[in-house]
Amino acid sequence: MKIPLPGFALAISFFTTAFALAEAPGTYTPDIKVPEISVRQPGRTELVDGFTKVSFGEVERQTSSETKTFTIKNTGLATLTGLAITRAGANKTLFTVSALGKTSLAPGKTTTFTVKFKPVFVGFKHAVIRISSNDSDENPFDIRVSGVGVKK
Ligand SMILES: [Ca+2]
Repeated sequence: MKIPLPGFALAISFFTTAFALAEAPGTYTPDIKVPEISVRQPGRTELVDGFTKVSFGEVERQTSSETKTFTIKNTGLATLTGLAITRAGANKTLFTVSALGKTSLAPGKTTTFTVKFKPVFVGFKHAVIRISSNDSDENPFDIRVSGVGVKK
């Protein structure tokens, strides 16, 4: 195609390029708003899903440990929904989990829950606290918990 005027060609080229940059799929990261779960204990760094271990230490059997508080925060840009907590593992019943304050969090909002360990027998016990939600890559979010039952 023959372009009659250099200025016109430049303008066409500019608009074509701008259009391509705005529309071409896969050439840029789209601004999709997603929820993002973040879990931490007061005064501590963020927990890593499935990796961070939380120990209740030595606890006399038939006695409740100290209560540990966990805060869930939605650090994403969409609502974090479907929050629920379950326990997994052979010793899961030794770890008591409180109800969640909220099951849905708007961006920036938080809710908390607590966990206690009460060993029946002596020995090392562990379980997984499992937080389900609509987070895209940490569902469920697993917290590895443990404690050691000792004699009174
Ligand atoms: Ca995530």
